[in-house]
Order: sequence, then structure tokens, then C-alpha cells
Amino acid sequence: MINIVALLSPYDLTCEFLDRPRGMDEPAPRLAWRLRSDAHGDRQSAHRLTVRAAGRLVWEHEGTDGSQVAYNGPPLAPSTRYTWTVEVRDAWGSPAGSAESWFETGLMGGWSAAWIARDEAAQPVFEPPADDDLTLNTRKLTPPAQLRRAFDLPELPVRARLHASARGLYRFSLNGSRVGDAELEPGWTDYRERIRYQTHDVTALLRAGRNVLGALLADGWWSGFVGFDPRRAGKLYGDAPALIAQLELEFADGSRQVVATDGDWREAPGPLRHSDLLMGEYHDARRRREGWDAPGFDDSAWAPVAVLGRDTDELVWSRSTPVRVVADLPALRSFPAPGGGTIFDLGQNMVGRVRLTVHGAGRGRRIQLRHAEMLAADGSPHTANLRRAEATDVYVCAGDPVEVFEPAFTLHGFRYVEVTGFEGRMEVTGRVLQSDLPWTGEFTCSDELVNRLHENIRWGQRGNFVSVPTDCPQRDERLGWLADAQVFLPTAARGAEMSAFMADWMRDVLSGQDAEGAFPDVAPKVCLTREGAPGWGDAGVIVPWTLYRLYGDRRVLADCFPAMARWVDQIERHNPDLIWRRRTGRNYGDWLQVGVDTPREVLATAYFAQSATLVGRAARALGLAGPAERYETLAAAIRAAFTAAFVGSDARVHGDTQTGYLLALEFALVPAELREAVAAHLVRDLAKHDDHLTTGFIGVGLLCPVLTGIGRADLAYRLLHQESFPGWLFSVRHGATTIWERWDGWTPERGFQSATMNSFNHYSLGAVGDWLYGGVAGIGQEPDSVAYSGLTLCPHPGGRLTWARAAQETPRGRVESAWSVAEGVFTLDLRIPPGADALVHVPTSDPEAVRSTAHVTVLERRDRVTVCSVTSGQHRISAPWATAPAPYERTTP
Ligand code: RAM
Repeated sequence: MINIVALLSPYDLTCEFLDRPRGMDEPAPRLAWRLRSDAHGDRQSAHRLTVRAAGRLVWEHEGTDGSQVAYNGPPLAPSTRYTWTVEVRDAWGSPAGSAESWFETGLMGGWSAAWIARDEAAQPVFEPPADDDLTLNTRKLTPPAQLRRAFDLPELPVRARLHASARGLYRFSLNGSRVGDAELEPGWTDYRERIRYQTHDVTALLRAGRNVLGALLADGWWSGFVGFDPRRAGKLYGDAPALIAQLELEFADGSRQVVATDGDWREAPGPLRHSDLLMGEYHDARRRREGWDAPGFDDSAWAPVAVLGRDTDELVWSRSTPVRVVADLPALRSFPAPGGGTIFDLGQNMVGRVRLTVHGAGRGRRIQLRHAEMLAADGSPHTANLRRAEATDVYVCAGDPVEVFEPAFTLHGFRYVEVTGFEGRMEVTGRVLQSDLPWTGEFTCSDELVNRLHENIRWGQRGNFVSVPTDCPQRDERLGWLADAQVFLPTAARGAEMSAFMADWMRDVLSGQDAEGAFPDVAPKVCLTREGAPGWGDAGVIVPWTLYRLYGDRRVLADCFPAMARWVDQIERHNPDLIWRRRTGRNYGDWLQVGVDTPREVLATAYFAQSATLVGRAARALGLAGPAERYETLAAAIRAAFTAAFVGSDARVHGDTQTGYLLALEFALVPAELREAVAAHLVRDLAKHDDHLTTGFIGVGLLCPVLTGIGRADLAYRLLHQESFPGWLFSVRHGATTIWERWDGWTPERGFQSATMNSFNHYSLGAVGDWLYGGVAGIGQEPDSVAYSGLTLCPHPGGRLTWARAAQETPRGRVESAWSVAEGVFTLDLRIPPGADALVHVPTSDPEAVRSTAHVTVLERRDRVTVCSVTSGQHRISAPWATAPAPYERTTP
């Protein structure tokens, strides 16, 4: 598992937290790298950055420690590739490794293209479809457009970049070949304020002579169905999609040519009768026109396009990671559907779409695909929980011997696909789509059920980070709910590089802030107009703070700070007694908690205190002394008000719920002398519920960390291993392959919970994932540390685990923690990245008993642990271990 690397060397170079971004318009991009070395005690004593364009030196920078530098050279030119190199010196001052990467600037505002769209007034060359097989919803949709434009090149350019965007969704082709591999471009943002554009390298697709640019243009989030709004999103953003593109060509002699969207483009509907994210796609292959996007095609019957104008102010560079097909899941089995047709089972609840291959289906055959996460009791697809999302694709065959159908602009959450209309030979493959965020974490342990839980958390992460962080991927919702995002972010950031994606989404959160200063419930703000609820709106404070702490993204913190402060100010303004009861929006409380009711004002006031605290900490981090003092004082006053209003003399928190105690402890709301008594109430409540949790979305992520923090990791493990309802392994024991929205989404006794609000792919309750890395394997950072500069390793052997291992790519480099207990010995294998002297908490109260390889220094004995300081490099530490793992007893679910 360990590669031998001799020299200190940089790797994973990023620009603005992205790997080699194209079309990067940030004037002072941050360049960052990770480090690795096998030498103990190694660190970067010096680094040297050089930035070059066309071989010429543009900027040079030298520094010492640190692995993130903002470009500060002469202004970057548009449409230019910059190559950058980082060279480092090791702890002993000797030259060590180096690495190279690049970024490319985009148009930097240099748009000359016009927005174009189907000219509704022009006669479409499309027979009006027979509506008999369309539903009311899909009848409201219009066919996606096919657009094309031919142009001539006297010679081949040396460099060609296509800058493109849409009000809607686009997919480009050049001379019949698809451009790039990204899906659902330009992604979803708050279109009223900004739309991303993408830059594609198309040099290799061009030829001398005649060339043709083709584009498909669909409604997507712009003018399709979005959320639970029964109207089309057109009522929100615009009625119909539009396209913009600028192809920039550079020739060997330095001359340039531009082909842009303008009045010379022509349009016709193609085989897609409709395509909608929620409803599905209808593809009539009889309407395919071979070669429509290549030279030689006669487009004289196509209609001219409408030119809508040249206002490009809303176009911004793509700071986020594109959506891509990241995996293929061939169907594992198939069986007859009760209502006719065949059901294919992919074995995994996934997000994306299907590739269907049919053999000899015959011209005009109409094949329908319905998608479902679960099967109903009679074995038919359970679609009630999709609500208005029809999630139905239709393919009408052209009559070729073998035909392949894969929708282009729709997305479903499903494990089962029901295929009707064809019984012959066919193959079904699930194509998994997600924002292609690099995986940075790994976790495994000796318990297969916990491993499946971890896998389920990952699948929730895959399926719900598609352009924006969503609550669920299947029903007519799929919205960027703020609480879901904030409770899950710490887990998500263990598993994958979330920095650029979440920082970009924060712009939509800021766009959704109302005139009073309230953040919204969902971002992009659609469907819901009121101020964000406690725990929801607070994500506007928590997310930037978390990104700063985990990734050292100081800029996102600075950019968001005024909005963060306004959020807290408006709560204070409306609640001068510091108990948050007014302006609580739709006030969801501890959403989907089980059998208890955490009082709304307890939860709200706790979050008010936490947001004020974080705004104070943010102000300190940004060097704003005045605001820091103001919010620190405010936070202290809210804590005092919380204790006075809600904490009894017996340390009971009003409502007496787990979430109430968890919030009081995690947010440090009660005075130090009451903490122990408050913790005792939490422990009592767990016993009262026979080691079961009662928490909903807000409390769930706090359970295991807080219990571990109060010295009761044993209880955290009991919850983790709990197989009966409510608990994480309940769904795992019932075959879940993702995290469910509800603890009892399905039970053997009652079958499905609510018909209509019962997603089987919600990530919120998976917030325990953070503790698997941070508690079980023990990878964490000191309270004041940023970007893992002060690393801590506090592994917690316990429960029925005999071993666990986790690895995480932190901004400094890779951390590994692997422990096992066997024959009375606890053994810990560690890898610490260069420069990060770490504190290791060895679970023994006898410092004399700690055995280790060199470079480990025993520092002090604390309650049940011995703290050691460890240099960078690999280490093995062991100590006697008396506690046997808990017996492995399976409860009957
Ligand atoms: C549900 C969403 C989301 C939750 C809100 C309150 O409809 O799925 O997860 O945050 O309600």
C-alpha cells in the first residue's frame, strides 16, 4: 500500500483548487500542491514557483513553508496557456523534487458572440408529434434544438478553443465528433446572476477546408421542470433555451479567426421530442439525420435562428468540476415485470441514466424505460416516491439491426429499470453521472456492515453532487438544500476534494440572501422564497468557515464574510432577547427526528450562537479585530441566554432530547461546570432508548463525535453497530445501497413509509462518515489548525472492530492511519505528510508501555491516553491493549 518515495516531492498541483483548469478567468489564481517524502522529519524548507507562457518567464516566486500561493505577477492575458512549476527544498535545505502543471485563461470578458435560439416564428421542419403517448407534463415541453454552422479554414490552426454556454443545456460536436466528455453543461447556478461558460480544446477535431460546428440545446434547469414547482422553470429564468459559443482559432503565423454564434446558424428539431431533467427524454430515432453536424449535409431546409442579443455580463468562468459519466454498471439480473415488460436490476441505487442496446427491434417500435429506486410489494417499480418526476425515457427505433439509446439531457435516481414495448434481445447498463470530484479518502474496517455503510455514504455523495449539492436525485425536488449540505460537508470532504465545488455553490447561497440579510433554504433559490430556517440558513456561515478550515480557502471566507455577518445581524435584529423565535422561515427543527421533538427555539438559539461564534472566528482569521470582538461578545451573550432560558438547574436541556444535548455540548453552549451533567443526560437518554438514536438531520452528525469527545466512544460504537431501527445499519441490513432519507424508509412490518416523501438516496443521515475517519481512524486537526497544519491522530479502537484503516489526502499531503488490536496489543501504522508534525493519542494511560519506531516522542499522559509527538514519515506505534472487541452479536432487525 505504501510507495517508496525518496525525495521530497510536490504532487497534485492545482490552480484555484482545480486540476489544470481551462478557461480560468481569475486574475490572481491560487496555485497549490501536496507534498510527499519518505524521510522522517522532512518538510519543505523552501519553494520556488515559476510561471511561463510560450516558454517565456512571466512570474517567479520564492517562499518557505506553505503549499498555496496566489499568483501576483503581471496581469494574465486572455486565452493563454500558462505552465507553472514548483521546485522544493527539503528539511535540510537540499534541492528536492519538482512538478509541473498548467492553467489556461479564458475569454476574460472578450465575448463577441450573440445568444441564439430557435426562431419560434420560423416554420419548424418537424411534423407536430402525435400527442397520444405523451403525458400532460411532457406535452408542455418543446423539442430540444439542433443547431449547426459551417465554416471554412484555409489551413489547420495550431490551437483552437471553443468557449460555450447556454441558457439551458448544451452539447457540442465538431465535424461529427463530440466535444469533450462533460455532461449537463453549463451546469446549474443562480441563472439570474450568473451562468458558467466552459472552454474546450477542439484543436484535434478540426480539418483544413470545410468544418461544421453542431450543438444540441435543451431546457435543463433553465426552462425545464425544476424542484416541486408544477410549472416549468421557464417561469423563473426564461421560456426557452438559448446558446452562445465562440470558437477561437490561432494559426501558425499568429493570425486569429473567430467563429461565433450569430445569425448565420441554422436550426431544426432532431430526434429528441423532449428532454427534461425530471420527466425524462423522448428519442425518436427515425428522425436522426446522419451527418447533420458534419460537412456535406444540406441544411437549406433548416430554419434561421433568432439572434437574442450580446449581453454576456452573466457569463462567468467555470470554477466547479464538470459532471461526467464516472462508472458503468451493467444490469446484474432481469425478470418479468408484473405489468408486462422486463425489469433490470443494476444492484445499486445510482444516479444517471441507462444505455439500452436493442437487437432487431424493428422500425417504429416504441420502447419505454421507467426508473425506480425500489420495487413495490408486487414486484413492480415503486414510483410513488418520485412524485411528479416521471423519470421515463422513450426510444422509438429506427429499424437498424443493433440500436443504442442513451438519453443526453436527463437524469434519474434508480436501481431498477422497467423496459416495456420490447421483449427481444437487449442489454441495459447504468451510466453513473456525478460532478467528477477527485476522491481523496479511503476507509475500511473489520466489520463488513460498517464497510457497506461507508460505501452507501459514498454512493449518496456520488449521486447528490451533480452540479450543485442536492438533497435527493430522484423525485421532483433535487434542490440545493442548505442544511443537508452543511451537515454532510465534513463527511463529503473526507471522501473527495470539495473545495472548488462548494466555494462555487456558495456564490448561489450569497445570491439567495434576501434584503434583510437572510440566507435561503435552498440555493440556487427556487421554489421556496422565505428566509432560511435555523440550521438551514446557517449553512451560509458554516460552509465558508468549513472550507477555510479544511482547505485553507481564505478567499471564500473573505468573500462571504459580509454576508455571514448580515445573516447573524438580522437574527439579532428580530430577536433582541437573543432567543431565536422570530424570522425562522419554515422552521424544520431537527428534521425527521424519531419519536421526539427537539423544541424549535432550542435548536434555533443553538445555531444562532454557533453562527455568531463562527463569524467571530472568521473575523479573527481575516484580521478584523473590531468585528471579531463584536461577534465574540454576541456569541457569549447568546450562550448565556440559552442557558438561562433552556438549561435547568439539573442540567436538563429543555425538551430533553439527544439533539438538544448534542447541540449544547458541540456548540459549547453551557458553562464548563455544567458540561459533565449535560453529558450525563445524553448518556441517560441513549440508555432510555436502548442504545438507539432519535436524531434527525441536525443532530445525526454530532452523535458519535460528541460521545467520543465526552469519553464515551463505547456508546458511539453501540450506535454505529445498532442494526435495529433507528440506526445506520438498519437500512444496511435491509439491503440499502445508499443512505435513506428516513430511518424507516422501509420496514418489514409496514413496508414503505410516506408515499411521497421517501427518498432512498439522501446523504444527510450519512453525516456519520466524518467520524469514521476522524473518530474510528482518528484523523483530525487541532482546534486552531487550518488545512491540517496541526495534525492530530486519535484513533479509537472499540466496538466490535478488530482493525480499521483510513487514508486522506489533506492539503499538505497524504495521511494514513491504520490500527489493529490482536493478542493484547494495539498497533498503529501511520503516515504523516512532510512538514506536519503530528500529535498522536495512543490509547494507553501508561507512557512507559508505548513502543514505537524512532521519531516518536512521548509528551504527556492524559486521561486514558498518552500523547506523543511524531515527525513526518511512516511510523509504527504499539501499546498493550486489554479491552477485547465487543462480541459480535447480530440483533434481529
Ligand atoms: C426535504 C428535503 C431536504 C430537507 C427539507 C427540509 O423535502 O428533502 O432534505 O432539508 O425537506
